Amino acid sequence: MKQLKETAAKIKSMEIRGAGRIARAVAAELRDYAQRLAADDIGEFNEKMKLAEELLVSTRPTAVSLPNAVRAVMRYKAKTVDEARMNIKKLADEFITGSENAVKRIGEIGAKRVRDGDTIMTHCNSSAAISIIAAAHAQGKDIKVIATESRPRLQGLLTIKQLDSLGIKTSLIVDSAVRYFMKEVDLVVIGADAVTVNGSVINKIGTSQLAMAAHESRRNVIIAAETYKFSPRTILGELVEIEERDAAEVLSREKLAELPNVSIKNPAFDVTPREYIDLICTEVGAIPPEMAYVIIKEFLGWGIEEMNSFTSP
Ligand code: RUB
Repeated sequence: MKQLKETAAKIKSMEIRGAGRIARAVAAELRDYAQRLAADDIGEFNEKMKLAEELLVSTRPTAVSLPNAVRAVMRYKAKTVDEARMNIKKLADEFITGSENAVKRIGEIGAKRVRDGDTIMTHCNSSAAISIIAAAHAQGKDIKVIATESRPRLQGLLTIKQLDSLGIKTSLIVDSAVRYFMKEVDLVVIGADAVTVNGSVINKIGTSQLAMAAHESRRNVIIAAETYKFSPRTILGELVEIEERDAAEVLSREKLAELPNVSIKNPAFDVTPREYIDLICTEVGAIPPEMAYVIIKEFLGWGIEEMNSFTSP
C-alpha cells in the first residue's frame, strides 16, 4: 500500500505528469501492486485491486489516459489470485509497450505534415507533440520551434530542454505572446489530455487561445494524441472535468493573505473546440477531429451500445 500511495501522491503533485506518462505509471503501479498484494482468495484480491484503482483514478481528473489505462489493466479475468497476478502483468506490460510505440508512431505519422523550413509553435510539454517535432528534425528537415512557458508550472522549460538536447533551434516565449508571434509560425503542434467524441481537445490551459490565434492566421493546428486519450464517457454526454489546482501555484499564500479581496483561479486545462483543430495525429492515423467517435468505437471498443449497456443497471 505504501508504494501505491506514493505513486498516487507523485501523480497528484505532478512529479509524474503528462497524460501519457501518467497512464504508463498507473499501469505499472497496478501491475506491481497486484504482485505484492496479500489476499487469501480471488474475492479479497479483486476488492483490494478495486480500491487501488479508485485511489489512482482520483489523483488527476482531466487526463482521460488515466482511467483508460486503468480500464485496460483491470479487464483481467481470473479464478485464482495467481492467475489474476499473471493476467494483470500481461495486460499492464502490453499497455505500457503499446503506449511507448504509439508515441513513436505518432512522431512518424505527424512528421509527414512538417515541411522543411517550418517554424512550429508548441505549448506545455507533450511527449507526443515532441515526438513529431523530433521525427521531423531527424529526417533532416530544417525546423525551428517557438515554445511557451506554460505558466504557472512552467512545463515549457522541460520542452526547451528536450528540444535543446536534440539540437533543435528553439525560442521560449511567455504565454501571452502567442498571438504576437503567430506571423512567424507555419504549424502548431500540441498534445492532449483528452479528446471528446465530438473532436474537442482538452489540454493545458492556454491551448484554446493558441488554437484560436492560429485559426485566425490560417495556420494549421495538429494535435498529437494516442488513442487512449479519447474519452468514451463523452458519448453519454459527460463533460471532461477540468482540474482546478492549488492557488499557491499562482501566488504564495503569504502574498495572497495580504490581499483580502483577491482570490486565485487556477484551472489546469481548457477545451479547444474542433473548429480550431485541423488534424488529430494518433498512432492509427492522422484523422480530422470529426472522426473521434470512430477511434473510440474501433480502437477503444466503446460504441454507443457498449457505453449504454455498461452504465444501465
Ligand atoms: C500536460 C499537458 C500535455 C498533455 C499531453 O499537463 O497538458 O500537453 O498531457 O502530454 P500537466 P503527453 O503538466 O498538467 O500534466 O503527450 O506527454 O501525454
